[in-house]
Amino acid sequence: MGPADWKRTELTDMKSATWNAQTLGASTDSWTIAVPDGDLRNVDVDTISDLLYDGPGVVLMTGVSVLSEGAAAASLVALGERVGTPMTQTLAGDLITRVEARELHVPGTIQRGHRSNAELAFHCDRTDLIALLCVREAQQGGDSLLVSSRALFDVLADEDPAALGELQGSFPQDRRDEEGSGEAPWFSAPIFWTWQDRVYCRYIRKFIESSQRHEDAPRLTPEQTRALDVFDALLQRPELVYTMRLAPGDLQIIENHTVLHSRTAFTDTPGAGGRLLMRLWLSHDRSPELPEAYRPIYGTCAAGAVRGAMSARTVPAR
Ligand SMILES: O=C(O)CCC(=O)C(=O)O
Ligand SMILES: [Fe+2]
Repeated sequence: MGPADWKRTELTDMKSATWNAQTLGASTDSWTIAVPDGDLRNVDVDTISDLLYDGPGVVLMTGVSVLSEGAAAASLVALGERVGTPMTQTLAGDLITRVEARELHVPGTIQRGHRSNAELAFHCDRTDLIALLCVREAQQGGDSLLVSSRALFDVLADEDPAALGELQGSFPQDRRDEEGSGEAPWFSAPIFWTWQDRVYCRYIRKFIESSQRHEDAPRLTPEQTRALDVFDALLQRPELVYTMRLAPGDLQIIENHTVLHSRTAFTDTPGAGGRLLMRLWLSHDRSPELPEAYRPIYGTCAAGAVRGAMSARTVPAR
């Protein structure tokens, strides 16, 4: 089997993540690649980059061999090295993070979401591309939700331009005690921005709210809080949110500046291996320029830079 056997058809009207749930759902074939022989070495990486940067901003590969966790992790990193630059996700330099329920979820406490079985609200990671390879699925739940930032922007422009204007302004964001010495524990940056006629978005509401624990951070205004509520209400609209369940052997790659993602809560089968995704973060030379305001967490905002993850401060690239 070769590239010609892929399920992918031509992209039509999904340029630059302009899709909503219906258009993405109606043309699943156009962003799904059946991986020949389950071997990621058979995947053409230019097709993946085109889908991520000129298409819907999301690509799904199916049938990836995950029989051996070690081999699956190695083949994921190897694909990442062909697509872009794998980035370290921990101070220890790990390239792969296991997303699984390792800790009991304690409501109201600060926990890393990827270690629990709790629902994750819509958010962005700290990287250019996110690759999630499903090794095992949950007994119940654990759906993946996707939304296009362009679709959110367009609906807001239509329905609530005042809220959109607020969201293009500066919001204080918590650095969650990850700042270097001498750096501020918060920074201010916009939620929406445009670059070369495209719309980009970075949103993690809980970090905006927890910025308020720092006395010198600007207070959120009533207009800003209203705009955040309007934005969150859009993230509940079924016509905007595409929902899917990753099955074992499914590999999803998301362009993190144009597509927001979330996950529903899940239950694992008692006694069996629980839901497990392997997460890889990548930089890519086609990534967009980011607002300078994001330098504290991305390290560099230039288009196509190697950045994000834990690279900004401490960990040298491999
Ligand atoms: O569990 C999932 O489906 C997604 C997890 C996630 O968003 C993350 O690890 O950043
Ligand atoms: Fe995430």
